[in-house]
Amino acid sequence: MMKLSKKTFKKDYIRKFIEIHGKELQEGTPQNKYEALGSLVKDYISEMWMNTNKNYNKTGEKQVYYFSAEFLLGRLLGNALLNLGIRDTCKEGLKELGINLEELENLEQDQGLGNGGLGRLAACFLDSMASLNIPGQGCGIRYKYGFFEQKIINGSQVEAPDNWLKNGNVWETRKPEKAEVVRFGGEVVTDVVDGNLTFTHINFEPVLAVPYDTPIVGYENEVVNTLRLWSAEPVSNEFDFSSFSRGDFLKAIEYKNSIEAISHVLYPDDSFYEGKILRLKQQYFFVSSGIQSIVRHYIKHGGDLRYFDERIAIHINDTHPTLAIPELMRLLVDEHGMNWDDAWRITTNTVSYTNHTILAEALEKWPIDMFRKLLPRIYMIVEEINKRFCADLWNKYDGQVEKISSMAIIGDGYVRMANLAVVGSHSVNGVAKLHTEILKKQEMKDFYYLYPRKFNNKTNGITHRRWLIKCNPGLASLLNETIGSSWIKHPIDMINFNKYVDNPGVLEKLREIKHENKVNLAKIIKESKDITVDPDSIFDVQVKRIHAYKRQTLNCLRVMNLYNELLEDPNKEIVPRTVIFGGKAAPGYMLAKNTIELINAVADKINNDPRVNDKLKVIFLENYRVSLAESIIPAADLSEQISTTTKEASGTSNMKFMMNGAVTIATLDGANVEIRDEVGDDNIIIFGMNEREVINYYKNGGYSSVNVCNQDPRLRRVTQDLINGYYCSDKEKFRAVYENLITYNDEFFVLKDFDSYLRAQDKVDQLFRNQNTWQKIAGINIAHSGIFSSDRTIEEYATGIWGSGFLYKNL
Ligand code: 4GP
Repeated sequence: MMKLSKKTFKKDYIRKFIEIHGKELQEGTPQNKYEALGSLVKDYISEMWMNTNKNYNKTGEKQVYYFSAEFLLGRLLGNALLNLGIRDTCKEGLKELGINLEELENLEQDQGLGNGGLGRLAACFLDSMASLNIPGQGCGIRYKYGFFEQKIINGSQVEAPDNWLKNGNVWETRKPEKAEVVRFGGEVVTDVVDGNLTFTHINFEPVLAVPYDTPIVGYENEVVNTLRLWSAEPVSNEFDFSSFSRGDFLKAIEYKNSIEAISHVLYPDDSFYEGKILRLKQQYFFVSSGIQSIVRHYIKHGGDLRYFDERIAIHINDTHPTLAIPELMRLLVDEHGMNWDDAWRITTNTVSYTNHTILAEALEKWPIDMFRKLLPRIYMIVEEINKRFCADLWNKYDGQVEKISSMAIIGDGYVRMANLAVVGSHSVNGVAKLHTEILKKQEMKDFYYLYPRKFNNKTNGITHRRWLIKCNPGLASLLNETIGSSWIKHPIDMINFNKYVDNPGVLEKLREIKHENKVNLAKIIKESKDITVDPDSIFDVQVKRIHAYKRQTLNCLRVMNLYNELLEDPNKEIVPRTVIFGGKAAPGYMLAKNTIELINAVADKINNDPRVNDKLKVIFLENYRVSLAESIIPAADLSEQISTTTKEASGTSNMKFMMNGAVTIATLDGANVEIRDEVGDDNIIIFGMNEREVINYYKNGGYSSVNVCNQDPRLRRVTQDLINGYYCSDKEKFRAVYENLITYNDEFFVLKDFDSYLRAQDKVDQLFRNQNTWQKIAGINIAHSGIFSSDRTIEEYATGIWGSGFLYKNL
């Protein structure tokens, strides 16, 4: 833990402020003050960062490189202060200087370089690797614009660019001396030199990849790991000058822009050709620069490529970084003269792959022509991998053409990235037990039979440092007061809190902490939406990306039904509810955008109807992001995890809510199953179809949503309300939602699970009336949440997949 006295901090801070702003502290704007603090904290980190790297180089301990197209870090200041153990000192020091630390923390732009669970998981993993002394680096893209900023205008989502770098970024360090060149397009010339085949890539377009390093601070252990994000630049700026003098500077600017576009924005729209090619470019761009820099660093520090896999682990987070496999092959074979078989053994031993979803839309594949044109040498390597793989398959499954062609890496005119990832890695893992079983038995069945030992499960986790200690200090203190502080380093010790769940004083304290967090969220709602909500109502929360399988529609239909019931029976006794939604819809996903419109229209009508307002309010919080989640999650009473069973690979907000004492209403999907197994049936509210039923329906072509609708008057009414002008004078407004449920037969079983969901919600109501019972359930959930810390997950990855983290570990 870093030692810092208040006096030293104040002196350092004032000096830093003057150094970077050249004026007195009193004259500074809040932004100036934030920058000075960030910059000072980075100074504090620098020495530890340098020492960590030195140690890694000295010991030669196995390094893990976590490749991910997304890192959803959120804000860094608060987290760094917490992990350095200097937050209180800084807070008091600043207070004496008349500065409020929280205000400065709130000025920081979120690093929103990801769109959901996968990106946030990567961020939690970085925090855990650093905190567990595991040499682990992140590798990704420094998108100039993060995932868009969501604005709700007249009830609809409007996307604005997320210009997160507009005020600079105190955390990153540009390292031009470590730049790499990535090559696109051109041709490959094959030759035979001394009896060996050689491949020369010519006429390519070179792009300079410049790394920006961000420190990842471990928890009170003086370890600082690195997140390296690559930014695309033209190889030479001189081009600009010469063209400038020739007068065709517009062309030069165009060229520069086309290069910079590669790292311009997270996930450009890929619904048309140009977008797709840009995305493929992005993937190769960061993978190639990352792998080149790893190999260069390894050799520079005396590494022998023959033992590369003993010293290096490369993890690919979903299929986006799969090109790491052919790229490593290219370097080993083309640039370092290794024979194919050795290179293949080393590559597959080095690379491991996580699958995050079984949704077909996310299983990436690239048209062959596009791939070959953009990456001619990489395409040849993929072809060779495929040829050898298919030859093995023919030996094994002679004559089973269908099986072999579905497993092939290249087929139907496409390069299939998931197949390449499975074939080219030594480990394939799912992210929750159920998901892994589905991969093994269904989605990747043939691969599982071929390589049973590759497949394994690593249930997701979340860092309890950000998602409890930082975002819910009241609850963290209560844990310290009751069970001591060992849980901070060993989150599994939270189980000791079970001893207190019958203690009325502790339960009352839990209630008070929750209430305080709810008051805080109510304030945010008032400020952002000018709506008053009652902190004594049930805060019933569903925050996540908007997607049909996550079934925000189910939640919305039950709110519409509750509204109808309250109007029909004004004396209906319910515990007042504040139903809170948040989440972004992908810009091209019309149904999801229509769902947002529906939620906002329903909210608008209900919130303005005085007949029900003391019982029901509906809030859609704009621009859901990490920092907002840190205020929402500690304030939730009820966690909505209501995806169609089998569709949510794991979910991670379910874990965050549980850890903060929310009670979960859930289908038995993803990690909800494991949460249920931990807390027991009495401490979670389960509803809906199970895995077997869902799979059976899918096998048999679904069910008749019209029939289900017709048999249930409540459903008939709410579905009609979508198209009869009840929520909007434009009757066609929610047509997409309606048609999805009725005309297109409700792919995600919203109507089928409706009745069961409503009964589960009644149970919530009953349980909440008895605050003692409710708080006891909350306490049990908190006690059992330690297992869902990403520290547990990362230990499993380190020991079970990477073979790393042994030398240093001093837990
Ligand atoms: C998400 C899954 O949908 C979610 O269930 C899981 O918890 C998370 O990954 C982390 O494993 N997938 C994505 C994606 O975010 O883009 O496929």
